[in-house]
Amino acid sequence: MVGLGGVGVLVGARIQDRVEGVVQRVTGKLGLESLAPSGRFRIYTVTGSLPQRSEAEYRLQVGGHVDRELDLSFGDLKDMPVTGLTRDFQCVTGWRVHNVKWKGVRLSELLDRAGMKAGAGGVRFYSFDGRYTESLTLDQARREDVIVAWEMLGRPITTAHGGPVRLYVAPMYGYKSCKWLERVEVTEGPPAPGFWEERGYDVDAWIGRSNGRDDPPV
Ligand SMILES: Nc1nc2c(c(=O)[nH]1)N[C@H]1C(S)=C(S)[C@@H](COP(=O)(O)O)O[C@H]1N2
Ligand SMILES: [Mo]
Repeated sequence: MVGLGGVGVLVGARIQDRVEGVVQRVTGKLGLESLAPSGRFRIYTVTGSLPQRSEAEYRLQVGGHVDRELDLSFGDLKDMPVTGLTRDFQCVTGWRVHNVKWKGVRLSELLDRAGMKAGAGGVRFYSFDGRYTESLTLDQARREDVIVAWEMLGRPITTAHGGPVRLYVAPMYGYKSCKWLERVEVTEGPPAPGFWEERGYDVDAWIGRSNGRDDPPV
C-alpha cells in the first residue's frame, strides 16, 4: 500500500493547501461561505497541478474498438439522458463523504452510441492531466451506477474535483473515478491496469470487498 499512502497523500496534501488557499481568497473576496472548500473531500492529483479546461473548449472522445468514434462537446453530454445518483464517496485511504449528489450520463449510453466491435474486452479511461488512467471491464462499464458526470455536490464540477467532466464509478473506491476525463477507449482484450493499479491497488475496486478494508457503502 505504498502508492497512495505515500506519493498520493503527499502530493494531495500540497495541492490541498494550495486549493484551500485559493478558495479562501476567492470566497473571501466574493463574501461567500467560508466553509472548507470542498466539504470533506481531499483533492487529489498525481501530476502536482490542476489541469483546467472550460466547458466551451471541453471535448470527450469515445474510441478504440468501436463502430463509430464519438467526439462530444459538453453540450452534447448534457443533451443526453440524465442520470442522478446520491452515494457515499469512499477513498481507499479511509476518508468517506456521505450522500454526494451526482449528475451525468450513463457510460453505457456512450458505449451504445459508439457501438462495440466484436472482441471488445474492456474500457480504458484517460485524463487530460496527461498522466492518470483507469479501466473497467465491459460489464462494470455498463452498470447503471457508472456515469460520466458533469455535476457533483449539486453544482458544476469544479476544476479541483476534475471538472468539467469526470467519471463516477459509484460502487468502487474513488481511484476509479477518473478526474478531467478526456478519452474513453474500448480495448480489444482486457484493458491495461490504471495508474494506481500499476502501483499495487486492486483492479476490481469494489468498496468493502477489495483492498482489504471498509464496510460496504450505505
Ligand atoms: N486524474 C485524476 N483522477 C483521480 C485522481 C487523480 O489523482 N488524478 N485521484 C483519484 C482518487 S485516489 C480519488 S479518492 C478521487 C478523489 O476525488 P477528489 O479529488 O474530487 O476528492 O479521485 C480519483 N481520480
Ligand atoms: Mo482515493
